[in-house]
Amino acid sequence: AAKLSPEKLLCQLRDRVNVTMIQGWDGPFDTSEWHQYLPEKSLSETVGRLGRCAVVSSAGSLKSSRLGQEIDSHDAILRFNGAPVKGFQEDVGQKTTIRLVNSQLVTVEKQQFLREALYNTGILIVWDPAPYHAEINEWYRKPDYNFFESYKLYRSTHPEQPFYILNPKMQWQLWDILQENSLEHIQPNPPSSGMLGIVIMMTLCDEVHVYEFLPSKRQTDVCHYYQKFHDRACTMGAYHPLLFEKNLVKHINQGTDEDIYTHGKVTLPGFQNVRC
Ligand code: NCC
Repeated sequence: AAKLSPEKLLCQLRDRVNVTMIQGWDGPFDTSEWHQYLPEKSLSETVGRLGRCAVVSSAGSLKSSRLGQEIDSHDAILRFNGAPVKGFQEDVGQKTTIRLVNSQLVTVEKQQFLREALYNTGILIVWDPAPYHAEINEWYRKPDYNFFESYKLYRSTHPEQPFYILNPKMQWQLWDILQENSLEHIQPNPPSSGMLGIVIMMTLCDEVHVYEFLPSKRQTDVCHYYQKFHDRACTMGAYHPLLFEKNLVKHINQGTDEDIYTHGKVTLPGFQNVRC
């Protein structure tokens, strides 16, 4: 398993990872009931063409980073799960364009998800781990977390807020590329929200800056910038193949090592700007 050059790897990501949202014509969603719930416009129609984008990981190393202004200078900003901005603007900025949430949050933390104002800003995207290369029908019958009822409830109470379901095909297309470019066997679990969010933004934006996915000099065992909880697995991975994701992102980084060390910052091209 020889590693591809950064250029070839970018081409593989561009050509083999199909970033789409579930739409009304996708198998089990092709019902009049689902048509009431799924957004009419595609994600790219909703966001338009984006220039400079930021992906903000939830890592504890964002604490005291004072990266807020720099992050807010982007045209669009993606955040994850329950990561707050209120009270943390200095370090993580205050704008949210897209929030990518996992199906566990939407299901297990349903009450908070339906109630907390933090979810009402920007565009929501939910994803759920699917069986390896499963068809949409199989996944629909057996999602990892059955978030569909919660999704419908949220859509009914916030009909104006765009809320998409990520097509689960993407996770394993991306996982295959991670595996092919690693020397070791990777656990057969889908990539983290962080890695999925990075690739989503590469499809929508001209340029993507990722903050504290590759840890800076502020690297810490504190899991999140917004909690006191300690666990090394948050940065290195346990369920998700985080270490392999981070190696891959390091390999395609177009910024400097200095940027990683001081800002935890990686620079990636949008797929429109990748020549194969
Ligand atoms: O922690 P989580 O991730 O919400 O973080 C979002 C993304 O930020 C990157 N990250 C986070 C912490 C850290 N120290 N280093 C990092 O690089 C990762 O890329 C991560 O994906 C998830 O991926 O969805 C995850 O979600 C949580 C949890 O479900 C949600 O926060 C909702 O409460 C998972 N934690 C648990 O299940 C306990 C986590 O494993 C993965």
